[in-house]
Amino acid sequence: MNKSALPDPFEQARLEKGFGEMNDQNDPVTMLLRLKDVRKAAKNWRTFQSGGDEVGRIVVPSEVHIRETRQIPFEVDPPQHADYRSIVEPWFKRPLEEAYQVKLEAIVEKVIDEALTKDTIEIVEEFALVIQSRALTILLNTPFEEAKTWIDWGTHVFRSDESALDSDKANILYDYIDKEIDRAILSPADDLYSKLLASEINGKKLTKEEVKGVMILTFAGGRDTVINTITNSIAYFAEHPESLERIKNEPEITGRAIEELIRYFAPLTHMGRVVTQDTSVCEHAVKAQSRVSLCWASANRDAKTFENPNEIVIDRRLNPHVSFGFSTHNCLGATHARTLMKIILTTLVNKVTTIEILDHQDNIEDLDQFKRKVGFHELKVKFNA
Ligand code: EMZ
Repeated sequence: MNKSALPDPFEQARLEKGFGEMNDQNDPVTMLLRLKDVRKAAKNWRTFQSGGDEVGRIVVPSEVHIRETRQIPFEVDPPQHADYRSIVEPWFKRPLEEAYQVKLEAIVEKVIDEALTKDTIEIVEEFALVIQSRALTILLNTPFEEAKTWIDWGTHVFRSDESALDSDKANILYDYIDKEIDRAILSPADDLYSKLLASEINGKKLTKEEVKGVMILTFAGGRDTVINTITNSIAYFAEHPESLERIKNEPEITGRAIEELIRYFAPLTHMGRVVTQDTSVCEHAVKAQSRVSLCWASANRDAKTFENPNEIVIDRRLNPHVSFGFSTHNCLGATHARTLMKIILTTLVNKVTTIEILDHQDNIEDLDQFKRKVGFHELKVKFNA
């Protein structure tokens, strides 16, 4: 009954000293593990920077060797951050529109209906990746057929079976985006590329490189995160049919259930910052130009704020989790992710009674001294109507 559990590897370090240390490609990271410290550092963008000269360095594992394009708005600090954010924000709020949700519903229903006809379905590749990619065509407002190409890329745009940072694979994404930008320049459509190309900051059009930066973030940031959330949810409901039943009988708890699943799964373990001046975290000195990370996954299990942090309390009320980040750089795709989850849960409770796990292979993230389960490489299940 615990295949769906994601144990908290940070507890001891969080309680004893409040920080952890990891080596990442010889560029060490001091990980902030307590909710209070994570929030404080997230707000303090002057000392804990997202921008800086080295593109890709705030991501852990660092992407400096596989990426030259700055992801926007995520690798930009205030005040410029706000200019970019105000351009993309309305577009990324479209999931609140009825027409958007109707399209998402059709996508989710089709995949669940198909799953119900099969004796076994592998959730990561045949379910979560398919839903994520097809749903992304709605977010970008591009033709549905594009999803086929994205599904072929697999669960992560930078990670392959051979390497966690595969530059050949990354180049496939970059080339694809370059072509799409050129296409949108030649024949503008009602899609995100065209929208960005037409946008201006202080009377100046965004450059191709800036548009590419937003697009890389849109493809990379919402991919394995969404796939892990969907897959972990299926594993959880397989082991907790009573929760599925409850959401069916009390649909008003759906929103809380989603927040709680996302708190517990913390699909993005942490995000880095570059320290701009000598400072200290938890009485531990950190030097200018070194890296810290804001460990959302650990902060979400901080017992100072969350009662029974290692349990999924499906109708948890007080839930100030940081799975979508915190402060300036809160997740741009959060509205899309939450809407998608609401539709998946609602469709599941209407169509599926029980889910059986037939086979599984855990996906364990290697954070040097910490090993964290983030989801599954493979999860074979059977859906019962
Ligand atoms: C970056 C990151 C953003 C990074 C919100 O998360 O997600 C990671 O999966 C990517 O590798 O480049 O987009």
